[in-house]
Amino acid sequence: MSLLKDKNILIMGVANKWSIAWGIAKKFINEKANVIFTYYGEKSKANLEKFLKEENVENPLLISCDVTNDDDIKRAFMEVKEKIGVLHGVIHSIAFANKDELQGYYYNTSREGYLMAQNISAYSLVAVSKYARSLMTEGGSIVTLSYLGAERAVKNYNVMGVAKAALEASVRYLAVDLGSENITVNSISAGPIKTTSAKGVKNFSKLLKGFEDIAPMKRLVKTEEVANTALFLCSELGTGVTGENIHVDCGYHIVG
Ligand code: 0WD
Repeated sequence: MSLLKDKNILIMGVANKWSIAWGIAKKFINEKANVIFTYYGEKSKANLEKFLKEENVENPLLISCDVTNDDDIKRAFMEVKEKIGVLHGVIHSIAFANKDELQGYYYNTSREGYLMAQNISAYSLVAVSKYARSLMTEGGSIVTLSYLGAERAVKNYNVMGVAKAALEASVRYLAVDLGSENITVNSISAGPIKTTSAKGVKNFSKLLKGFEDIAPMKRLVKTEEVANTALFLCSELGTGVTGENIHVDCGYHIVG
């Protein structure tokens, strides 16, 4: 069964092969989605070209997009509209904070660092949703990635935890705005996965170890498991779910 046949899905946030967005992309390609990508920077573009070739995806649509720039977002969605027309899903897998603010005391967060984390990691979902909805004329699903640091004070996660709290609140407000248009908006709160972004959090390896010890399932979550939940949300199986934050973390949040 191909769960995403005839669905046009935009994936934002593939940087390299460890990116959660790439795990989701592979799953979606396998489920016969027509996957479109935005990328940030030439290195990410080159990686995407290489990976898609390996997956035998012909003539993929790759569009550059810096989510801190409204004109760039608008241009990217214009291009999606011109080349594809209708969108059925968006995966927002984007976050950034200064490495030196992902450690130590949260009270040392600079105004600039705080605003940047909010801008890239939380506001971007709002801006993206505005343009995505105009192309989701057949209904759709918007999915973003969050982390437990939104709900709890996780050591060193600091400014990113506050940005994720704003992201999760945005999911609820956007779900209300877009529900009557048959567009669902949800977040997946993933357990820690070794990626480039995650390695920016001080003592991330220690966090991974503690996670395995405490999580009910006594292991780390796999990127593929996060991708499976994204698949559920973007397919016909998830149509009644909106405004939700689904933990895909081997149960860590119930005990950790
Ligand atoms: O443990 C983890 N890895 C978890 C990640 C646990 C729970 C949640 N998440 C979240 C992250 O916070 C993020 O929202 O998952 C999402 C994806 O993160 P990832 O896959 O862990 O990290 P990565 O592969 O680095 O992808 C994030 C990407 C950027 O990568 P780089 O490495 O270049 O910073 O976000 C993109 C970029 O591709 N990005 C931007 N895209 C557009 N405009 C921008 C920007 N201004 N800045 C960063």
